[in-house]
Amino acid sequence: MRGRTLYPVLAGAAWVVLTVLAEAGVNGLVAHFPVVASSQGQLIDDTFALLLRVTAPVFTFVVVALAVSIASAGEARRLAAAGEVRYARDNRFFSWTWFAVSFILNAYFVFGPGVHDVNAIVLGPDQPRPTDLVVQVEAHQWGWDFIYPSLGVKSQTLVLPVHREIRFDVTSKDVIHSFWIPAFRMKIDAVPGRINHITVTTTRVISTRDDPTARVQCAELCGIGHPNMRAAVQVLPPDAFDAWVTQQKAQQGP
Ligand SMILES: [Cu+2]
Repeated sequence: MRGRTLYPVLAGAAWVVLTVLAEAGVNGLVAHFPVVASSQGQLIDDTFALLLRVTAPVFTFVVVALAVSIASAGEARRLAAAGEVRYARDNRFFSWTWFAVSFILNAYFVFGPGVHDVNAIVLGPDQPRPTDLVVQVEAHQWGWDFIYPSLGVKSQTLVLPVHREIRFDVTSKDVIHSFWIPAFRMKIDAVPGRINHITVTTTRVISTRDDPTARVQCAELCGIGHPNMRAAVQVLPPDAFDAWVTQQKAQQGP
């Protein structure tokens, strides 16, 4: 009898304590996310953090329920033997609370603003649209070429202006590769004979020299050179970017 009255209190207390610990863990994790340098990446990070925060109490609830089930197995057997077994599903308050909480959580994830915006990125138009700058990305075994059609420049380093919306037109000269810049949290396949589009808005000045996540990395196994299929990335203030373009033009000729 003592166990029967104590279990809900102990279980509730354990749930609260574990949830507080889990939320602290989530906060620690979020604080150590790698540097993010695009508005789309920030949205993805915020949504990921939100999902972690909301699912932490669900996870701890399941852990506590499992522990209670294991700990009360003996008592449940005794109740069953005495013909006094009671099921949670017969408890209307429990059933309706469970239904309401699940319904609200699911509705929030479908219609919640942050999650909804991420869907807009993922399901966004596959068609190219005007942006501040277009960069053609050509992947090959095992390297990258970046062509700036409006500027008449070609480079093996990806140099971009900050606070600009940039569209990448991505293709491959041989096998399937994947164009990935971890600091932008954006990735798209580079497929021969096809041009894939991805749009990124840069939000901070970064350089591969200062941060290893500021790099182009192939993310599709493409042969022996795949792990080293990288390119340096530099996001520059607009005037420094213009100076880089002028310098490249002088080097590459008309
Ligand atoms: Cu690869």
